[in-house]
Amino acid sequence: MYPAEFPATMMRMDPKLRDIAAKVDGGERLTLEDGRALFASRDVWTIGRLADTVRRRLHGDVAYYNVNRHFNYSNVCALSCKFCDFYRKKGEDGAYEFGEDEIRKQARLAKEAGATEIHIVGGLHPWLKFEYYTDMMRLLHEEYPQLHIKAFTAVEIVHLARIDKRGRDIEGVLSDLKDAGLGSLPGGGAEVFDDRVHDEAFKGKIRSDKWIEVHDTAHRLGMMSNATMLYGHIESIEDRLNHFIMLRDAQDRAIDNGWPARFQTIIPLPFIPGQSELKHLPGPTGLDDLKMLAISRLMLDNFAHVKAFWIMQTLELTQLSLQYGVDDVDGTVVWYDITKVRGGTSTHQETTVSSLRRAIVEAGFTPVERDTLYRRVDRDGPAWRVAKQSPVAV
Ligand code: V47
Repeated sequence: MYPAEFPATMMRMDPKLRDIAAKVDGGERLTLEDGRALFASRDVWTIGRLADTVRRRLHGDVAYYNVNRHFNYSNVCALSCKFCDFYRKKGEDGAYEFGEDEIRKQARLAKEAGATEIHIVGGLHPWLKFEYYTDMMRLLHEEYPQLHIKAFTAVEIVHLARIDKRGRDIEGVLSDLKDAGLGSLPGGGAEVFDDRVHDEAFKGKIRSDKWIEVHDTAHRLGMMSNATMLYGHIESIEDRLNHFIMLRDAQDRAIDNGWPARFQTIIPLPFIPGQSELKHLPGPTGLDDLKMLAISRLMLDNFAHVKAFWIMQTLELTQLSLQYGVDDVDGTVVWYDITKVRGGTSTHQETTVSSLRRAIVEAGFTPVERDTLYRRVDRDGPAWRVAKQSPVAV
């Protein structure tokens, strides 16, 4: 017999998490201090249980996935962010920009694969004209109107306002892109909302106030968006918590003002050192990944979804994260240039619908295919439509 001093029926919880558990039960908002206690605790099991409670309240046993394709129209970038393994300077080996034929080809492949969404981001190209971006939207939208275009980080939007000869502001740029076919904004470019980290790791990029301004403007114009946080490099826990609070405040603003759109999803992105200037750093551990995903679920009480981007989290950890607050897995992806296959240079990073569904089922959840706006999708091979009776899953 094993000794009985730790009975399984009386499993212990870090006592510092008790008040937080009571708040979660009462549906109360967690404070900055609560966030500090969560990060300080080694009791990842309880943190996971708490996040799972919130997740099940919102989504029951459903776990979403989507059939998508990412493409990066150019890796040429005026900036040189230290964490980035993607950018090249114009003329440098490996630098590229897509012309019309390549853009058309990417969209055709997406359509043939039955993708519901195409996710497009790129570097801050010093010479491409504003029309390049609106023409790209128009071409894709006119040829493939069913395909939702989720494109351009807030950083690119500000860049477009700077290069536009007609002096458009952020609202003008977003309106033009929306008129040309842009459906929503991805969550990239947020990194970590802190000036010290900004100046050290991504100087030259927009600061947090601008990033938030772009998303506020998109929400006012009726475009949904996402938010990310790049963690596990040189930021502190306090920086992560401030980032959460700033996102939560921005979401409150969208809701309180009755704007027609808001943030849908938080996507915590673990730093992948690759060949970046910060490659000497180890990147976050698996435990940190799970805690980040779970604490995102707990702190961002006004966000409907927490997404695991398996390209960065790995599919194995993504599967586990479904029990740690995650309700959404992105996606079939296919090609992804920003971070490479671990330990290598390949950008072919594809998974199949059957392996996504298998991972979800094995973790004890019901897989549901969604479109970009979290409406359920009915599918017949590559053909699909939004399911009848498909309220947006909040
Ligand atoms: O903005 C860059 C990050 C982001 C590295 O909105 C890195 O649905 C880790 O935003 N290690 C782009 N991350 C990806 C992104 C995204 C991905 C999936 C879904 C959605 C969505 C958005 O990737 C960049 C930057 O923050 N990034 N370099 C790196 N070495």
